[in-house]
Formats: sequence, C-alpha cells, structure tokens
Amino acid sequence: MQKTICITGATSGFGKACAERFATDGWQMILTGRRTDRLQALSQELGAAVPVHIAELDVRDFKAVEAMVAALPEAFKYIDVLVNNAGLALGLAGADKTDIADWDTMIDTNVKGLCYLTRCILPHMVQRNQGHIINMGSIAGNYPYPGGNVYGATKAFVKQFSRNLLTDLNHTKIRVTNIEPGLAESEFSVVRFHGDQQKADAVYKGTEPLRPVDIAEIVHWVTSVPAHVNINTVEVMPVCQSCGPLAIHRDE
Ligand code: NDP
Ligand code: 8X3
Repeated sequence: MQKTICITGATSGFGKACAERFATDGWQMILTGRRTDRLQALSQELGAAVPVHIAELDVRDFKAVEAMVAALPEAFKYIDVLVNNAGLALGLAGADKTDIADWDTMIDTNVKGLCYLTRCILPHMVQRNQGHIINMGSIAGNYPYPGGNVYGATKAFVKQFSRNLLTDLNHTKIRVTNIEPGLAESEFSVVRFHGDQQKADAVYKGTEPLRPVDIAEIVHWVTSVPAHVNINTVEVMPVCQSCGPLAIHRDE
C-alpha cells in the first residue's frame, strides 16, 4: 500500500530534501510551508512521480493547523510519517540584548507549532495503531553556545517532548524519533541573520557542513528499519565540527 508522509517546512532545506528523497521511493506526500510559490514549484517537480497535496500553512496558527488536517482529501487522510521540520533560529544576541519578538517567534514555531501538528495528526495514528513522528531537534538542544539561549532551549524542548511522546504512546506501535543535526547549510543562517547573506556565508566558510540531502537520508533511514525498531535519537555533525571546551572567565 502507498505510504503517506506529511512534511512541515517543505519549501527549503531539510524539508524539501526529505520530500525529494521520499518521492524517489514512491511515497505520496503532504507538503506544507508559508511560501506557496515554492510549494507549487515542488509539487510540479515531484507531482509527476507521486501524488502531492500542498497546503500553505503557518504552523504557529493552531486553527489553521486544525483546518489543514480536517481538510485533507480522503486519499491523504491517513498519515504514516509526520516530519515536524518547520523551524528557525533568529539572532545570536546575548539574553540581555535580544529582540523579544525573535524569542516569541522561535517559541511559537519550534515549540508550539511542533506540538500543534503532533496533536492534530496523532489521533488518526493512534486509531490505526500505526505511524511515526519525526521531530527536527538540534545539537543546540544538547550543547549550549553563546547566543543560542532560546533557540537551544526550544530544541531541548523538542528532545524531551519526543521522549515523553514515546512514553504516552508506549501502548501503541507508533514510533517517535528526534533528529539532532549540527552545522548544516540551508537557508537556516540567512533566516537567523534576518536576510544578511554575507553573515550567513561566513558561518560555512572553510567548512564542509552537512547538506540537506544528508539529513533527508537519515530521516528516510529511521523510517526504513523494521517496524519493531524505534530509533529514539540521531545526533549528527559534520566531521569538521566537535563539542567546544567548557569556558572559564577569569578576572584580570
Ligand atoms: P531552512 O530555513 O532552509 O528551512 C526552514 C523551513 O521551515 C522552511 O521551509 C520554512 O518555510 C519553514 N518554516 C519556518 N517558519 C515556519 C512557520 N511559521 N510555519 C511554517 N513553516 C515555517 O532551514 P533548515 O532546513 O536548515 O531547518 C529545518 C529544521 O532543522 C529547523 O527546525 C531547524 O531548526 C532545524 N535544524 C537546522 C540546522 C541547520 O544548521 N541548518 C541544524 C539543526 C537543526 P516557509 O518560510 O516557507 O514557511
Ligand atoms: C542548528 C545548529 O549549531 O547553529 O540547529 O544551533 S546550530
């Protein structure tokens, strides 16, 4: 039977690469994001190979999430895999200087949006006793770095929410996975620096970062292991990255 995947944030980066990866395996897909022109282009690209349903969706809007799920065409109603990928970092300012609007946006998107999709899609999965929720966490949820304040905290939420979901769903066959990538080149840094391409390019200068296709391959892999196997967490960094030393500030 044809499998159905729903990917949030499919207009760019990891989400788009996941759509392309699962299309090569014949999965039908529900692709969401705010930029409709990009969803349409992706639907054109993949639509010849697999059935694609696109939905313009801001994951921060619970009513819109509910309505999107309720309005799914019959053929797309039963979702096998939800990739909660939509998310962003905004700014790298210290906690005393940050723009509070950036914090709100990150919490609303990375935390609340991810919960909204999960809450609206889970009931069908539980009913069918089948499904897989894949959350896009980050190494930023595991290791602190200067300016990572709220972004890292949202991803730490994703980690614990994923574990708690598994606990809630322990009586079912539903799987939950948290993917925790490190440095990866996408539109992530352009968004983080509010459109400053030069600053974004500097993040990747002299490195060989992860690519969206690398993450898509991992997302695909966690779905392809036998049904009784749950990959709880995948933490992945490019070889050029490692954990920093603990910092000690010394007075002069
Ligand atoms: P991109 O900026 O390339 O893609 C982000 C996607 O999220 C876009 O498709 C965007 O779509 C969507 N999105 C953002 N806000 C919203 C919203 N309010 N409603 C709906 N969709 C939204 O970044 P990545 O592909 O790199 O990031 C994907 C995920 O991976 C994020 O959760 C990010 O935190 C995480 N991550 C990224 C890493 C990296 O270094 N790149 C490393 C670790 C984790 P649109 O603007 O069209 O709505
Ligand atoms: C993105 C990775 O290290 O820029 O989640 O926070 S990092």
